[in-house]
Amino acid sequence: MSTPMPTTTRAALDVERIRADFPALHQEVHGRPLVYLDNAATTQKPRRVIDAVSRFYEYDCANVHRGVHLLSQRATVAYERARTTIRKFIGAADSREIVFTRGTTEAINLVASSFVRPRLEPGDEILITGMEHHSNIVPWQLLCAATGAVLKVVPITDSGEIELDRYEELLSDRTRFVAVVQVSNALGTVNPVKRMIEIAHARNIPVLVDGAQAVPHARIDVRDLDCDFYAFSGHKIYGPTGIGALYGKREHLLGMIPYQGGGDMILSVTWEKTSYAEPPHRFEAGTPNIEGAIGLAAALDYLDSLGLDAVAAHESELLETATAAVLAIPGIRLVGAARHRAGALSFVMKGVHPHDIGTILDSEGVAIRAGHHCAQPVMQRFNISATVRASFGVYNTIDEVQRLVDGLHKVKEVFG
Ligand code: C6P
Repeated sequence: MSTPMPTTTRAALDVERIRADFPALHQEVHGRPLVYLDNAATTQKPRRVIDAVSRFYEYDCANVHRGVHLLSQRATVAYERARTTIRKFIGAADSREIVFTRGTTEAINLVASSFVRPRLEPGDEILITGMEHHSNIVPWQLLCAATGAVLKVVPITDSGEIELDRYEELLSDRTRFVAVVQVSNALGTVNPVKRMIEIAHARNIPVLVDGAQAVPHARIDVRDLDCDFYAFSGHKIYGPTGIGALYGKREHLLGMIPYQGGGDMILSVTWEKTSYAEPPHRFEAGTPNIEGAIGLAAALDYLDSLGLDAVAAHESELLETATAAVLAIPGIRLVGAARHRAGALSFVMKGVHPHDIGTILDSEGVAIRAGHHCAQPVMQRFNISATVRASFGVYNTIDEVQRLVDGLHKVKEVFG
């Protein structure tokens, strides 16, 4: 039997009204009303975002920073206004500290190429943690292969927390950079990034925070964190795919070499010499994802209008309720039981492959992710190949948690 669950959440959010804003939620899959619990992979989009993108195409569609005509001016204003919205949303001081990227992956690669690479000598070290997404592993491995630098990894405990003592020990006089995930996509662990940044800064080591799974669930203030760089993706925070942002301290961005060459990132070009635009445009070569930036700003405005504290309270109640209910099912084991978790619940069921669980849940209308979650070293750490991950968004309900639990009971029936 499943654990009795409350029928409503405590938080001051009108979730039914919020659900009405998301057209994709109101459909059936395999004859059952959709329960979308794959928000860590990507979120559904509210009408406001869809409308903002459509409006751009219907009325303002033009290239930015290039045209004297009205449509181009309107597109430029909307694109640069989106930058300001992002600045405010993450608490940055200056819009010139916000670089539009394709997402978290590109933001990290940009920092690796333009900030870290020129600072590396053979034998220098880059420190990451044992719970990074591949996006915060592979760019550093590529960099180490190209420069002779060494990648060091902070181990994690059995409950999926960072070993903070080992972190301090691993910071050496050869450490040139730290890159750390704020919320693990595979475990849901919330890392003490503010403390980690303080510790690194005491040794003059700059820090990048991968905020892909953090921004949707909590108010982020990059100035309070004092991080040097902060990366996130639009599509995980109710915005479009193919757009994200890199925050970088102005003094760092000013000293960085371009990431890619092309239009819009230059001041002047002759056969002999090119001089580059100031940041952030220096890092935005080519026609950008204009509608993506506009859609992302609409998403952030939408989330702000709901109140991030209420959103966070609602989601943590969903996570707590789901954790208790799923753990009450015999044979289920949590992967990652950190004291502070956000967004996602990862687990395995004895004798059943996560992909089979995913398939049965799908037939019940419940969308979760089963796999390694692009965090294979995390799976290796726990000696498993995959987990089932249910991840929550602002529009999820306790009834949907119940549908997940019912689906898991069905899995148990099928597999005996
Ligand atoms: N995680 C997941 O299902 P992109 O693909 O660039 O938008 O985000 C990459 C990324 C970086 N860091 C973390 C912590 C992430 O979770 C992700 C994306 C998705 O968990 C897709 S693999």
